[in-house]
Amino acid sequence: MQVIKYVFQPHGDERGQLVALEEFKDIPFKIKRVYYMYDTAEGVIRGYHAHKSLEQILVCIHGSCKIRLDNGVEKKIVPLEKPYEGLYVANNMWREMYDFSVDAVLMVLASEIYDETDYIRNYDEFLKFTKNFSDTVAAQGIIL
Ligand code: T46
Repeated sequence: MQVIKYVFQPHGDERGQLVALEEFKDIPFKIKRVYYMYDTAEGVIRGYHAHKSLEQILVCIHGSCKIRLDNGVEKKIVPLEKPYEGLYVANNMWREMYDFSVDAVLMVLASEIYDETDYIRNYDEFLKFTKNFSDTVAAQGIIL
């Protein structure tokens, strides 16, 4: 399983750093939604689901956290600890976010608006669903 991590261009000068993200330039899809999580309690694991069609880029813009990705065949853990790095999470990919530092802010750029019917929240259902796509998932992969 390959994992795609984007390294964005920081525009730094003596005042500090600035990262700009534009759809179809820095982000490979139209950005329809942005959300972020912060104040995550110690020991909490979020996620535990996959999406049927949603694609996302996860950026830990402050602090750090870890993402566990699972395509139904393989699992990979990706640490996010740099505000200029983005993790691409394809559809049909089970995700868990954990090990949040107390100051972590995890921002997510999403290809679709919020739609609860796009979620697969049961792992066995995910395995059944993704079995039909396993060739595609393995082929599309992620590069790390
Ligand atoms: C994902 C991971 C990385 C909304 O009302 N609108 C939204 O756009 C989102 C994302 C959530 N919500 C509500 C639904 C729940 O009542 O916020 C609450 C927490 O959402 P959820 O339990 O789904 O959060 P996570 O951290 O488990 O998952 C989220 C995203 O939902 C999911 O798409 O891939 O972050």
